[in-house]
Amino acid sequence: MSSRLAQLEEKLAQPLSAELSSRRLNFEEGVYLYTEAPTDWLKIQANKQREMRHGQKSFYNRNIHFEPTNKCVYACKFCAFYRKPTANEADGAWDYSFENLAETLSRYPQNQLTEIHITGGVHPERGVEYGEKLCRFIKELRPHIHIKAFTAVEISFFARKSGCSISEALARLRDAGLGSLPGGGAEIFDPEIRRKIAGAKAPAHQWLEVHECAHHLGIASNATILYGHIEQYSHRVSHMLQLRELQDKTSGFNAFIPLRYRNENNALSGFPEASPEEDLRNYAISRLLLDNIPHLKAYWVMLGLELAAESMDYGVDDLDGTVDDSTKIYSMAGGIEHPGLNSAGLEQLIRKRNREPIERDSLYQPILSNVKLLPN
Ligand code: V47
Ligand code: SF4
Repeated sequence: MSSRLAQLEEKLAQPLSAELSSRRLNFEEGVYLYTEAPTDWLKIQANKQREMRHGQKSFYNRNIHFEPTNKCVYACKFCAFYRKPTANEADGAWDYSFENLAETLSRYPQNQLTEIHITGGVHPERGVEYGEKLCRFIKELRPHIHIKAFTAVEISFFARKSGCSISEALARLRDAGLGSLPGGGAEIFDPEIRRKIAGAKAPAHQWLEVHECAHHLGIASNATILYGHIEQYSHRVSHMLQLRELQDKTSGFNAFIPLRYRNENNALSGFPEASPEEDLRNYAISRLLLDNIPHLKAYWVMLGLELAAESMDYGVDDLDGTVDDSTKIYSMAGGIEHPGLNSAGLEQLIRKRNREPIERDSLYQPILSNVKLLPN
């Protein structure tokens, strides 16, 4: 055994694998794993935790993204996507109409998609009424599609704009057809770092409040972290522990999605990106710290296919979905230019890693192959 590993074991007081399955890691231990744990060791431990939960299964779904507008009242420093609300097409701004959305959906036969993921800029003129209309419009066209829409930042703006409580905003959206919340907008919870990279946008306690209210209303959600910019390991650990605490209360989070900061075309562009090894270590530590969130997702559009495949050995059990070239958030910041894979492509990627591909719905129920109506 290497002396580093022996030290780590000493620090955590017991043989580690037993320790990890019998009690949760605390803040100091989380930071210690980031600074001291050998990558191979993290890989083994995280893989064990993944296997205990999911056996050989790896999940994916059939989805598209829709980004209604990139006009935004905020100006997060890491964001390559936003434009000022006064910007026009020549400045790279867009603001899609419901007809544009209908046209997008019409490219997909009924039942080809199980989910539409909607996030975008925070438009100054839009409140809950807009969200309700959008959800109703989609449900009319595609009654069976699951709408995973609006980050906590968008929801808290909707509520303010419409002069209602967060709980009321969420209940109205749910009644209009909203199925779950995506994990975006979490960025990093530490107040000082958050203020530096995301300015005035919803502080951490508001992000957490939106998700807590959603869970109480029976709306499941995801959680993200934006890492690899100006934060320190301690900030990542504290972010995850705040999520773990909320999950202890509500059990409403389905998946945790670490998002590596991509550094093109934004106000932080001088910063180098995290290395692939750092990404893998981060997945493994997330799996170990977040013992109460069932799924760990590698968003392949952000990571690239090769690394997303490798992440399945570091605690990841979910690769998100087919996406079908429908998002610009990452391509504008340095991610894959035209992200799209059909389900056969995702299944092949998963099988190559000796895992069993499971097509899931948005709430992680398997979709049985005999009810898959179309081949995509
Ligand atoms: O909140 C923006 C991130 C998020 C950059 O819930 C960036 O299933 C890296 O939340 N580099 C929105 N990240 C996307 C999101 C998401 C994605 C996939 C699946 C799910 C889910 C949620 O994108 C933002 C922000 O953290 N982001 N710019 C950037 N330059
Ligand atoms: Fe606006 Fe979201 Fe970009 Fe921040 S990350 S500027 S809130 S679109």
